[in-house]
Amino acid sequence: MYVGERVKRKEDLKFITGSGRYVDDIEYPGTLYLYIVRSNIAHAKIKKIDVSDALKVNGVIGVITGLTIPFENRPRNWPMAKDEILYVGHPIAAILATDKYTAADAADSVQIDYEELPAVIDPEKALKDDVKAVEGKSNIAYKKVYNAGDPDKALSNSDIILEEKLEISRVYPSPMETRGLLSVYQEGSLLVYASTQSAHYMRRYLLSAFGNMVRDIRVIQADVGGAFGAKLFPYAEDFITVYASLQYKRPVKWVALRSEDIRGMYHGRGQIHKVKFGAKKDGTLTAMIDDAVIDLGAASHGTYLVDIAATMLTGPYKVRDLRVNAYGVYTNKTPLDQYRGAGRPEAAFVYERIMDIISDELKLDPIYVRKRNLITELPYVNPLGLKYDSGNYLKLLEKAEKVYREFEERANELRKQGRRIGAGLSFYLEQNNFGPWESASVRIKADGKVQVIIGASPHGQGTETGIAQIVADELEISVDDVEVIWGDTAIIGEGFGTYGSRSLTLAGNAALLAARRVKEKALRLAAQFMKSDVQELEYKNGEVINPKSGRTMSLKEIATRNMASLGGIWEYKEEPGLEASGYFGFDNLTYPYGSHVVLTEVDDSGKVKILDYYAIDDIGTVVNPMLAEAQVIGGVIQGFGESIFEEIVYDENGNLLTGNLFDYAIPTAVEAFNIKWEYMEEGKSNAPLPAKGIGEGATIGTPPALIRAIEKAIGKRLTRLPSKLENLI
Ligand code: MCN
Repeated sequence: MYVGERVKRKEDLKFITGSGRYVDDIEYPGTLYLYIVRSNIAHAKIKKIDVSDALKVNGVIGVITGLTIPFENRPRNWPMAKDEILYVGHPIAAILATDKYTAADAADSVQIDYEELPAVIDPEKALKDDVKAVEGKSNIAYKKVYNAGDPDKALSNSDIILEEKLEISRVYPSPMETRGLLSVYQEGSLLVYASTQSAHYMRRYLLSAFGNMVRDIRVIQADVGGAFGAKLFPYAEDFITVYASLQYKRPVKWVALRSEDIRGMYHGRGQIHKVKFGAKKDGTLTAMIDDAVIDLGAASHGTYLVDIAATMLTGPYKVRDLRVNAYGVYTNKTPLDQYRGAGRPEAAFVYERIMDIISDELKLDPIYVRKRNLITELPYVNPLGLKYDSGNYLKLLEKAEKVYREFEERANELRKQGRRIGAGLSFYLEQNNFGPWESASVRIKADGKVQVIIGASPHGQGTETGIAQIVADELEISVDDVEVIWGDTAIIGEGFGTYGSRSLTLAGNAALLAARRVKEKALRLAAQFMKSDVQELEYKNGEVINPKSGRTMSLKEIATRNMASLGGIWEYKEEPGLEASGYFGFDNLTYPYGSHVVLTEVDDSGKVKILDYYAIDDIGTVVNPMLAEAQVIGGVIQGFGESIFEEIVYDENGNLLTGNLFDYAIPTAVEAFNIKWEYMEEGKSNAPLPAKGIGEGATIGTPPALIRAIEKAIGKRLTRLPSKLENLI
């Protein structure tokens, strides 16, 4: 059995030998290079764009301005600013040249005559709607009220009523590889190489924009150097690059510089929760009333993130009286969208801060308060109708509690030396396997090797290995004989991609179903070849066996026999070919859960040092503990960055103050620390392979645990992510 084993990653050889091929590594003769001229002011009316000097630059082939391809969910529905600039980084023109340096240099020759307008930066001020982020439009792009029970009454019946403003700042998803696209014009069709999380999704939206200009668009996902949710949805530059290749009938490449990526890649998080909550003396949370604001920037596609946060706001706790007034506001900033965790980290920061604040105010133990409120019977329908599926929250919390008590003791000891030490714990609920379904095909080739083609588009997670383990187990063959293919719309019927911690469970179960069908087919074919009755045959260890005669035929022999008689006839009743497809989707999202425990020291300069870190998750069946653990480690380090120093900062005029990786800090190997991870397998999903996702969990569990440990270390309440060094002195 491979499922449950720490099988080494099949995908690594390519990368550690330097043979990965990212968009920028793919070369086509005659390629034009595209450079985007971007706004360096936040809000203005464009009076005139003069590109005549840029066109005179030797090597410049053309300049595109005012592109009005429809682009949804924008206050001005185009990929380029035509009449109004809405944020620093807003694309205004695109220069095409025979090399990328010429294209970038020519950008200086584009003259933009504009009239500056006041910028709206603070989302709370945006809510007042006095100054407009977009001329002629209300700043309030979205409003939804969620209500359950009677929160006002429940609040007034509480022993204490508390109020806190909790802020989760904007972050840049910081993949190692910036975004990029190569669009190759091929006589009426396009071949597009993209750094994307979903080749199929990219094809769908490019076709919807350019379908009347091309016969077809084939999208191939190149190797991707990290995405973290930010390479799923369409971007202005994708449209501009494809449009340019159609106009000039040449290959066109665009790859973002780091400073462009920080301005252009959708930012994540950016939520403020002003929450009022009540509790009984025994620590029972009675009600929550939350005014939630999401800082959408200059587009409205990110509104669903405040919906996720709102519907998950009660987390793993029993409180039933709740109201969330959710607002999405336009600001003159880069548009906002999903970043690893997408709405769940924001919710967890709120409900876990609430648990700790109640424990402080009532002088109760924080674990005791969590236990008082924890859901103990599953399935459970939360006040806003989400159905938490399975697990044993209390058992997991008790396991984490043991570690917490030990960390607490160590903190007490170390504090005696005058050091600023704190221990913190978070308990979190994840929501994943966002659907609707995923596809897979399994084929046995003539040489007996197994090819699995999946609709998911992994980009670093190690899914190739996990899915190979599932198929190898089902077919009872070596994992080395299974190859997994993805990310090409020409060879995969339909699929969705990799997001929402879904790939292993959805594509894995689709592959499992397909492999089962292949096995059934192998039995039927073998029955013909062996002149047996199919009922007499059994499948075992990658072979079809006739227990009566003792005859066997391996999968390879069946596949080879299938192909044996070139030019002959097909004398058998069964169709040849050992291949099948499978599709899998859930009728309810899955809800894994976990706990993080941290012991930290804050020195006199405000620097945070992690002394010990422990995480535990329940995601049902863990297919490969090494891969899952790697996800947790990466997520913890990202969560650490977000908790301590990562923050996109604009000044009051909308100038981006963190526009490069000198000013925008992300954790490196130097700041990384050891993490101990354990897992439980009680919260199984109802899939044939009862797994749930792990790709985002750690970004949800880390910030509340870490912030708690820091506040215990410094003795001051913290209500904001990141905590920032200067606040911890
Ligand atoms: N796994 C497992 N057992 C399970 C579930 C998962 O062994 N029960 C393993 C899988 O085999 C896979 C990994 O854990 O290797 C993650 O699987 P899964 O939870 O299904 O998540 P996805 O593959 O769908 O990945 C998406 C998730 C998301 S939403 C973001 S954002 C994110 C993340 O993964 N972005 C990443 N992790 C990332 N890791 C890398 N290296 N790069 C990114 O951009």
